[in-house]
Amino acid sequence: MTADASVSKSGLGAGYAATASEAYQAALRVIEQVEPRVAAATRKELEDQRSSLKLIASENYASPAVLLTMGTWFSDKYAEGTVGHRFYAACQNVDTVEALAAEHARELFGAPYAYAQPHSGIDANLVAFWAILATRIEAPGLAELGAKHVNDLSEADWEKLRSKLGNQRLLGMSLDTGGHLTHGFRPNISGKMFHQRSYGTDAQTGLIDYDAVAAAAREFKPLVLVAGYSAYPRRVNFAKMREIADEVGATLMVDMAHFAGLVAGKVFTGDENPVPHAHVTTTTTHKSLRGPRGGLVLATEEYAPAVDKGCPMVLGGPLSHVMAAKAVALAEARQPEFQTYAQNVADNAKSLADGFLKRGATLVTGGTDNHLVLLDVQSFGLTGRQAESALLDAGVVTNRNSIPNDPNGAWYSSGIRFGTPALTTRGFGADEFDKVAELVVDVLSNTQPTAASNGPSKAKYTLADGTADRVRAASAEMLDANPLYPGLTL
Ligand code: DSN
Repeated sequence: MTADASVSKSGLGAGYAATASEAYQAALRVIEQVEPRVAAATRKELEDQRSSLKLIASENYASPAVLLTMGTWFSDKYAEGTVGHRFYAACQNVDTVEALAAEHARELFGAPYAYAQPHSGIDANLVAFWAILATRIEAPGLAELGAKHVNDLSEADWEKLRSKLGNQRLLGMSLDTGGHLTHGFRPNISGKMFHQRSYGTDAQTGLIDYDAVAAAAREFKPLVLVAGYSAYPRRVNFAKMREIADEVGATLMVDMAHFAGLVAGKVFTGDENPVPHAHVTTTTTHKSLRGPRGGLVLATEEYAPAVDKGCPMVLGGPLSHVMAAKAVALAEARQPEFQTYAQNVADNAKSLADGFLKRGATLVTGGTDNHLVLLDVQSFGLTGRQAESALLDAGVVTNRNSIPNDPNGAWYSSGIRFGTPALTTRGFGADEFDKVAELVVDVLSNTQPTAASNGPSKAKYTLADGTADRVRAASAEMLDANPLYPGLTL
C-alpha cells in the first residue's frame, strides 16, 4: 500500500486510480455477460453517490483497495471456528487474512484481543453479549454443578442454567437520547434476552448525567452496562462509565460503531477512548472507520476466550472476503493520514453545527463534539420524515431520527441526523460544511407541511419551486471540486 491509498484532499486511492479503473471496467464487463441489470445498477449507484451530498452519519466511502478485496474467491470458503481451529479443511489462507485483520485491530486500538468475524454491528453486539453471559453466568454455573461442558449437564440442570442465562439485566442508553436498538430494546433480540432499563440525558443540557447513570446502576444492578450511541452528538467519559460498572459489579461493554474512526484516528483519547476502559468493545467497520461492511469485537484477556467462540455460538460462517477487506482497511487506518482524516471529521462536524446555529436552527445538546449533528426540525414546522424527504428531493441524503421525548415517535420523528465522515473522505472542509448548513436551511425553510399533518400526512410536504434546482446546483460545485474516487472511470 502506498501513502496515496490513504485519505488525502484529493480523495481515496488516487495513487492507483488508473489500475482500479481497469479492474472495475473488466469486472463490469464480466457482470454484464450474466445479468446486465446488476451491472447497470452498480454503475448507477456510483453515479448517484458521486452526485449527492452523503450526510448519513453511519456511512462513508471505502477505498477501492477495500472494495476490490471483497470481490474474490475468499467468498467461496467455509471457515467456521477460529484461526488455527476450524471445522473445515483447507483454511490456511483464511487464517492468514483473519489473523491479519485481528493483528491490525489490536495494534490500531491497543486492545489485548480482537475478533474480526462479526458480519455486522448487531452480530458484534450479540457475540459480546454471549461472551459476557458465557464468562459471567455459564462458566461459574457449570463449575458449581461440577461440569466442564454444557453437554455434560442433565436436562433439568441445563434448564436451570438456561433460565439463569436468560434472566440477566442490562442498562443502556435510551433510544430517544441516542442509544441503539441492539442495546436491549424489545424489538431487537437483545431486548428479548435481557431485562433492560435505560439511562437518558439531562433534560436541560441534553448531556449524559453520570450521577444519574450511577444512581440507575445502583438501583438496577445490571450484569452489563452498555455505553455507546448512534445519535448522541457528544463524547462520552468512559473512565466514569467504568467506575460505575465496577461499583455495581457490571461488565462495561462499549459499542463504538459510530465513532471507531475517531478512536482509531486518536481524536478520542484518554477517558474518551473506550478501549482501555471497557471489558468488551464492539464496532462496525464501515462507518467512521471507513472499511468494509462488517463488525469487530475487542476484549480483555478475561473475555477473549468466549468472544473467540462467536462462530458457531452466534455467527454463521465467517465472510472471509470481508475479513480480508477489514485487514486492508485497518492497515489504511494505521497510516498517519487517517489521523488527519479523523480530526477533519470532528472539525467539520463543528463547522456544520456552527453553520446551523448561526442560521437560527436548533440542535440537540446545542452542538457537537464528535462526527454527528442532530437537528431538531420542529422549528421549521416539519416532522423528521418530511424534512428527510424534502432534503432528498434536493440531493441531500440524510436520515430522520428521534430526538429526546420526540412527540412524533420513531417513525416520523422530529430530527435529522447529519454526519461528516463521508463528505470529509471526499475532501470537504470547514467552508464546504458551512455551505452545507446553508443549503439544508434553505431546503427546510422552503418546505411546508401539508395542512393537518397527522397520521400518514406527517410524511407529506411541498417544496417551493426552484429550491431543489438551486440547492443541487450549489452542491454540484462542491461535489465537482471534491470528486469521489478521482480518476476512477467506469
Ligand atoms: N444503522 C446504523 C446507524 O445508522 O446508526 C446503526 O445501526
